[in-house]
Parts: sequence; structure tokens; C-alpha cells
Amino acid sequence: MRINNVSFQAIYEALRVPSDPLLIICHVSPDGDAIGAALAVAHLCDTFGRPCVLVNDDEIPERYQFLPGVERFLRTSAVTEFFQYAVAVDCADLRRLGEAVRLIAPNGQLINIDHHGTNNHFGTLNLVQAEASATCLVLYRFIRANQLPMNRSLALVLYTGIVFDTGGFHYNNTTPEIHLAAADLLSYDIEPFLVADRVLEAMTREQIELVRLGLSTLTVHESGLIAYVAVDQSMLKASGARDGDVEVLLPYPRTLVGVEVGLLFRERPDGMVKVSLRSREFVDVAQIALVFGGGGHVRAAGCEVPGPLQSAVQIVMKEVEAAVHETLHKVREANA
Ligand SMILES: [Mn+2]
Repeated sequence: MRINNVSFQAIYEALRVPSDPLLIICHVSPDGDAIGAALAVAHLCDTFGRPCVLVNDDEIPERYQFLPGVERFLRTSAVTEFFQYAVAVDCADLRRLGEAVRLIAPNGQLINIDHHGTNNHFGTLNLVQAEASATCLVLYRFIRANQLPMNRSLALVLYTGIVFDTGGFHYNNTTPEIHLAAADLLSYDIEPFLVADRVLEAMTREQIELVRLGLSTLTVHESGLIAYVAVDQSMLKASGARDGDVEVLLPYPRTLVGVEVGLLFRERPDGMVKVSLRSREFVDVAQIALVFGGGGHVRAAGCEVPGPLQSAVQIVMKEVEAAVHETLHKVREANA
């Protein structure tokens, strides 16, 4: 892995100096941190008077429609020009950019701003802070270090990313620093409940129906240490939910007492199966995701494997069983 991080100053100059439009890309199936970070970069471009285009392969989920500037997102398929300058936020590798990568001109400059430990420094300029709890925290540090102007819109999108990636300040990445950043951002007239409700809690009727159907598939491994939910296309149709709605099922498998690794399998229309992995205390799920060409964080990671659903479950579960067995063996030895 190439470690060639550049300074805040170099990123500032790359964002501020060129007058050509900047293409802003966040990862496919965008989440709160990805969308918040992309919008934060767009707000910075506004400050600099630089034109920008926000793009994603997928639709921005309804729950993020309250964010200022979200209407500026275009679907990749709707963009026909090529860009000499681009920035990718919250993407661990080039594949996470999806089809949008094709909008970057050959020999174009690609700025990579991220916080994933599995980031492979794919950019021409890289700012990867793996210890940061969110890409929005990397941008917050960048904005404060360069003394760039903060306003309510910028604070709101950054706060949203922080709330999302810390699970509402629940996860172990909830550091003193991120609380201080959140406190600073809240002082720009932000309602914490508005963000927590839209981003983490509120569900549509279709999403609740999908939870009901999805939970009926809950399967617990004989060890009691692994649990998963598997959603197929028929459940999506029956619930009336959309593809992106499946994430509402994500927390449940790990919630079960005693479970170390919880998984969500979702069958996509193209036959691929998307796998989300969460661990409670010990297992590094990013390493499991890497086996299948995915990536992520120690406690939260994802990958895609070929369908059909049941064979995807079997293949991934085999790897998870081995990882759980090996990790817990090490933990026991360390404690002996
Ligand atoms: Mn993130």
C-alpha cells in the first residue's frame, strides 16, 4: 500500500486554485458520511467561487433530502462531460466510485479524502486519516486548520456525517475530539434531533414492512456467535421498499445478545449479493470483507459476492466462522 498523504495545505490549494469545474464523487449506495462529506466539499467550492458537479451512481436516499444542497446531486448516467479535476470522499478504493470514475479525464487529477483503514491511496493526491471517525471529521479538521469560513449549511452536513459514522455517538469511534467537533458544529444553530431522527431513526411504512419480512429470515449460527438476515428481491417487492432501504435491517443481527458478528445479505437486481458485516467486540470484519474484494472498518465492513443468495450466504459464512473461531481462540489465549 502506498502511503503518500499530502498536507492540508496541498489539499487546500488543489481545491481552491484551479478554476475548472470540480467533480465530487462519493461512494455508491451513499450513506450519511459520504453524502455529508460530498456536500461539504461542494459548499467549500461555493466559498471559493469554483464550479462543481456532485455525482453518484445511485439515488440519494429520502432520509438525506433535508440536507442543504442535496438537490445538486446528479446521477452518473445523466452526466456526459469529462472532468480534469475530481475529488472522491469516503471511498476506500476506486471501485467504490462506481461508474462515476469514467467521468474523470485520463491524466485527470483525483483527490482522495477518506478515513478507511483499507484505503489503498488510489488518488493523485491523498488525504487518508484512518484514525478519524468519519470523513466529515477529516474535512472538519481541514476546514479549521485552514481557517475556512463555517456556516450553518456546512456545519449541518458535517454534523450529519459525524452522527452517521458514530452511530449517533454510540460506537467506539466516539472520541473526545469528535464530541468537541460536534459541539462546535452544533453552535451553528443545528437541531440534534432533526439530524438523528432523519438519519438514524425515521422509517417509512415500506421500510418497517421490510424489517418485518427481513427479520423472519434471522438465522443464528449454532455457536450463537454469528447471526444474519438475508433479503431477496421478492421481499423488496412485497414490502414496496427500494433497494437502498435494506440498510434499515443492518443493526439487528449484531444486536442479539452473544452475537460477535452480524451480517446482512441483500440480493440485488443484477444477481450480485451485497454483504454488510458488523462485529461487536473482537473480530476485524474489514479483513473478512477484503477476502471478497471489499473493505471497510474493524467493526463495520462490506463486500459483494456473486449470487444466488443462498450460495453467497454459504461462502461468506464459512469465512466468518473461521475468523470468529480464530479470533476468539486468540482472545482466550491472551486471557489465559
Ligand atoms: Mn465514513
